[in-house]
Amino acid sequence: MAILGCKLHFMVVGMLLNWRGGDPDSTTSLPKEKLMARFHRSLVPRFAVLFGLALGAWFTASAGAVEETPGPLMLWYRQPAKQWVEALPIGNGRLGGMVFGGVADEHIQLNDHTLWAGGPKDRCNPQALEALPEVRRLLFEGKNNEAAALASRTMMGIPPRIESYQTLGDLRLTVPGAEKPTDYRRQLDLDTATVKVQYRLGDAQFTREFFSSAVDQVLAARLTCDKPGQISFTAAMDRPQESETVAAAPGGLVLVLSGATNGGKGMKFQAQLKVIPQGGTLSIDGKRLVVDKADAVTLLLASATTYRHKDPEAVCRGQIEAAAKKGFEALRKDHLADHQKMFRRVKLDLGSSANDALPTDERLEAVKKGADDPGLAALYFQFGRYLLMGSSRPGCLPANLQGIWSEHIKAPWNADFHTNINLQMNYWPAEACNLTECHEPLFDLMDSLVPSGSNTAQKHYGARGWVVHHLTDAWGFTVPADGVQGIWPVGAAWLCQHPYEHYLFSRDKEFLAKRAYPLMKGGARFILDFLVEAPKGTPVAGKLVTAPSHSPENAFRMANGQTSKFTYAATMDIEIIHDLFINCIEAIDVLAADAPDKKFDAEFRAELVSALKRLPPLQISKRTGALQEWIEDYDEPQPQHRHVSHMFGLHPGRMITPRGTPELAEALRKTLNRRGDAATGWSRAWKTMAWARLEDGDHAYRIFKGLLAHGTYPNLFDACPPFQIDGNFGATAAIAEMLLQSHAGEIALLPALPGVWPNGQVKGLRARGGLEVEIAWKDGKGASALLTAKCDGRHKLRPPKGQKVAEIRIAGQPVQLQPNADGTVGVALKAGQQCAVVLQ
Ligand code: FUC
Repeated sequence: MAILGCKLHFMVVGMLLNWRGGDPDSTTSLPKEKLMARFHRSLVPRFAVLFGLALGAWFTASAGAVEETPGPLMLWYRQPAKQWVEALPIGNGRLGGMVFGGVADEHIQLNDHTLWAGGPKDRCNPQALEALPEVRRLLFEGKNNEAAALASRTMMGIPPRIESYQTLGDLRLTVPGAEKPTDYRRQLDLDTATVKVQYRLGDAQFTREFFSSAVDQVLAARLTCDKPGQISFTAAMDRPQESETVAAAPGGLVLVLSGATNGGKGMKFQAQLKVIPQGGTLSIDGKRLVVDKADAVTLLLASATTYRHKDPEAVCRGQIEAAAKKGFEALRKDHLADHQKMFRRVKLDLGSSANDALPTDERLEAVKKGADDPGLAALYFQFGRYLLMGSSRPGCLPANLQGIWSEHIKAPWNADFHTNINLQMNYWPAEACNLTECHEPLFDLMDSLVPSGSNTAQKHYGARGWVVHHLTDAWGFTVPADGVQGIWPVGAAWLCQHPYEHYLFSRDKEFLAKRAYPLMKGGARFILDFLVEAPKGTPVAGKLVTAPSHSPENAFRMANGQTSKFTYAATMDIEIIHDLFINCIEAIDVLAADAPDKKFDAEFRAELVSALKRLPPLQISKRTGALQEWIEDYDEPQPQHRHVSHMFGLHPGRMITPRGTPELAEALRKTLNRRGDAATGWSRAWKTMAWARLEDGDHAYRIFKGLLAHGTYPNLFDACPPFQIDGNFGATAAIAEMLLQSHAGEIALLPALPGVWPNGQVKGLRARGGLEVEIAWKDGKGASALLTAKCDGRHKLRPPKGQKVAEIRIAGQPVQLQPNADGTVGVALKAGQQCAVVLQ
């Protein structure tokens, strides 16, 4: 007990030192006395220290005692999953599993990130280019529905649809005599990325552990019992179609599921399962493996497809053999180290409540009845980070509409990459929530879309550069799909924001030069060629407009009483293009500054500047005072439509800010109020984000609470409905945005802290400009912050509303405050320096 107490004391002090000192490397090299002296010189007021002690103990406890207490990083349940949206996800970016946790009938539904039906094909419509001028003429003359009819005949992809991402299959373990377990518990520990199932049968205590290893590329499971000879089960694998399973393979008793998509003509896939018992026996029964009376069992599962590999069988066999040789303990050790290296970068405490002790599904039920549960909000945030790590690791395909977790052969919306909000939303947390490497699969996908997107740009629009419409798949689909609403040629332009954001957060100029800028330039090149001058007689005659255009999926009513979705220059287009052009101009300036002759792409820059000046202005409706969604002030048949596309300028764009463009911000506030708070999961997440950017923390929280109550399944998956992972990622990013913002040329601390989270701290969020940020707050007010610079830079710090920056220390030394007229304080930091801020 004494030893434990002492250990806890040191851990708490360690946490505090890390908390104040930020960079653990810079503190561990100092002797303990110096560290303590540094701690006592802290500028943080005494209350914050006491508060920190309590939280330090909390963080420490959370790391130590995962099994006995629920812990702040644990999803847990008192019963097995009955439906898929109760099962718990594991994933390594590539190989996913949904663990149901049934005692007599364990079920793990499996996915491989590349398992897509369909294939590559040129789907351009040869009539599109010829029809374009006529479609435009009809649109400009207000004959929107005639234009839509013509476009639907001539401009759609051939065929105008994609095929689905698919399940890999199911692994089922049937356990004889296990019908009446007691003391059941099922949990997902986010800190170890491990699902654990525990139960008793009689006086024997059983444990199952499952994880998907990014290091060793296998899904590993371990079944143990505290009594010998108690583990017996049969293992089977199946899939709803196009596969067969055999229970023996050369070189061992392995279960092999293999098949091919597209009725056997498409991509080949394979999953292999190796069962390694300790004690007992292993045998084959038809298509199943049978374990009898083992002491413990390790299961290793690998998968591969011909999307990436010539010989899936050899890949699976190699991975399984290597993993078997390594052994479960070593697999687990490396999995933990790899996972925690990324996952532990961010810590978040939003406060606690009595509901912390409840199982996750019961906590959600309590929120439905009105409870506020700050611990659940923090858990949801960390779950979002966990999901991004599990579905988007370097080298993998990006997270699709269901991440990598999909039980279907024909998934909702094909579990595709929807580019009119959903795919982008998946990546909102990547930079701010300190998982920057998880962003990479999106850049790889973009690179892979350039050839097909250039072909479509040329054949459909006679344009240079590259285009993506409102969805894509694993096969380079870039043409319009799903009806006329799919003619939305600004998908690539929006995607181009992502590599630039990666640069803004990292200041990695090599990335900017080699990867981001070429993508952005191609995206902008297309837009420059696609824009046309609005003719005389239209409200914005002489301006450069997009035509055809949509405000994604929303309809308007014209003066003649007809409704349509098809238009020109929808507000969102203007905002996306503005964002892309400004980003390109900034990028050119950065790259020019580093060029020997200070010149870089000057002509292209001039083209962008001149086009920017000719874009139509954003307009505020005279009828409603809200931001106009279309070029004309049309009536809205569905004022509460789920898409709020014209909000792009507020987020993810930065064209509209409360201080920079107060009228537009006010108009958007009206837009959002008219739309209302309720919507699909991802829409709630976007609106939470919007209110965070409007610096209204309470409203942001209200919508997030609605998402928990009405848009979240028992396993915390977002419900569009059905399950769609974008809401998880969007809300995770929105929580970060409530605590820290960095888009408006300043680092805003606690810009939208809701009243329900009066005390807390966050560590490891990232801000644009190459900073990592910690913030502590108490009684609804910011107490202190610590900025760690990853590169040289000048920053402006904005304190929370009604507060001021009282003191700043850089590298431990007090510095003269440099207040700016706009209420911010200037600070210049060199790479590696830390800046401690006291707020008052
Ligand atoms: C857009 C949304 C739907 C759904 C789909 C995947 O079409 O309007 O709600 O999220 O994407």
